[in-house]
Amino acid sequence: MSLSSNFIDRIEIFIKSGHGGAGSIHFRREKFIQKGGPDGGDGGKGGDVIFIGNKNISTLYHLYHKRHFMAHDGENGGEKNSSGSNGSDIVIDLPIGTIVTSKTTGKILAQISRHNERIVVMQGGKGGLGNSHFKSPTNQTPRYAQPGLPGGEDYVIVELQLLADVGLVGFPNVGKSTLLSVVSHAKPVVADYAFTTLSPQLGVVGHKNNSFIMVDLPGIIEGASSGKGLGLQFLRHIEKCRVLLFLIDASSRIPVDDYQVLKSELLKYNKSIIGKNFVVAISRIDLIDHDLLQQIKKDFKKIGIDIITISSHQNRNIELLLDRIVNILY
Ligand SMILES: Nc1nc2c(ncn2[C@@H]2O[C@H](COP(=O)(O)OP(=O)(O)OP(=O)(O)O)[C@@H](O)[C@H]2O)c(=O)[nH]1
Ligand SMILES: [Mg+2]
Repeated sequence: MSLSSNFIDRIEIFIKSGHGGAGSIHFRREKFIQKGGPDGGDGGKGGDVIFIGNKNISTLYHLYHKRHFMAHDGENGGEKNSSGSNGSDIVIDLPIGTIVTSKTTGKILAQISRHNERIVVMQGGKGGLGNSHFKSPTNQTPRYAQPGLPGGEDYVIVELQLLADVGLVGFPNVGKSTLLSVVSHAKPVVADYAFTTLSPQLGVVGHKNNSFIMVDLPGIIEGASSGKGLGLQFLRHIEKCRVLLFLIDASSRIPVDDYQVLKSELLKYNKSIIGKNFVVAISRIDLIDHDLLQQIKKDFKKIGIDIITISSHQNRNIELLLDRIVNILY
C-alpha cells in the first residue's frame, strides 16, 4: 500500500458533467432524389461524474493538485442519422470511507464503502433528438431538432471518515513520532521541542501477520478544544481513528494528571471520542527510575487504567503494545 505523508483528509473540488450534444437538422441529399427526408442524427449524452472506491489509496492527496474535474460534452448529431458520440465520463478514485457532500446544498452525494463501488454523482446532460424524429404526416420537413441538455456543476467537499486504525494522541514532545518511526517505515521528524509534528503522518504497522495504519497526530495542549495550540483541526482527526493510543510521558511531573487533562480536552470537544477503544502507554520510561515507574503504575491502577510502559529508544514493551492494539483491532 502506498501512503503519502502529505496528508489530506478534507478537500473541496469542482465537478462538472458533460453537456448533451445537440440533435442535428439535416435533410437527405442524394442525386436524383429531389426532396430527401430529414436525416439529422441525435446528439450524444454528456459524460457523468463518477466516484469509485479504491482500497489502495488512503488519503485525498491525489485530488490536491487537480481540484477541477470535468466530464466531456456529448457530440452533436450529424447527417445521415449519425448519432454524436457520448462524452466520456470522469472517474475519480476515492479511498474507502469517503463522504462527498455538496457545498451548495449540504446534501451527501456519495458515501464510498467498498472497493470498486461506483457512484454516479452527477449525470451528463441528455443528447437532443435529431430532426428525423419529428417527421409526421403533416410535417415532412421538420426544421427542428432538440438541443442537448446541460449537465450539472457543483463544488463538493470530499472528506475521509476514517483516517487510520490507530491514532497517536498526546501532549507535545512525548515521543509520538519516535514511536511511529520504530513500529513502521514512516520517517516523521523527531526533535526535542514541542510541536515538531504539524500535520498527521501515516505509517503502516506490520505485526504478527496483521497490518494496520497508525497516524501520528500533532500534540494536544490544555485548551485545545477551545482552539489553543493547533486547536480543533487535529481533534477532528482524532475522531476519525478507530482506536486511540494515548501516549503519556513518564518523565512529566505527574503522568496521571496529564492523562486526565488529555481526556478532558477530548471530552470537551466531543463526548463520543471517549467511547472509542483506547490504550494508554507511558513513554520514555528509560528516563525514570524503578520507584517512580512503580508509582506511576499505582496511580493509574487507582483510576482503573491498565497501562503499558514503553521505551521507543530501548525497544521496551513495544511488542506487548502492538499485541494489545492488534487484539482490539481484530
Ligand atoms: N529517552 C527517550 N527519549 C525519547 C523516547 N522517545 C522519544 N524520545 C525523545 O523525545 C523527544 C520528542 O520526541 P518526538 O517523537 O518528536 O515527540 P512528539 O510527541 O512527536 O512531539 P511533537 O511532534 O512535538 O508533538 C525527542 O528528543 C526524542 O528523541 C524514548 O523512548 N526515550
Ligand atoms: Mg511529533
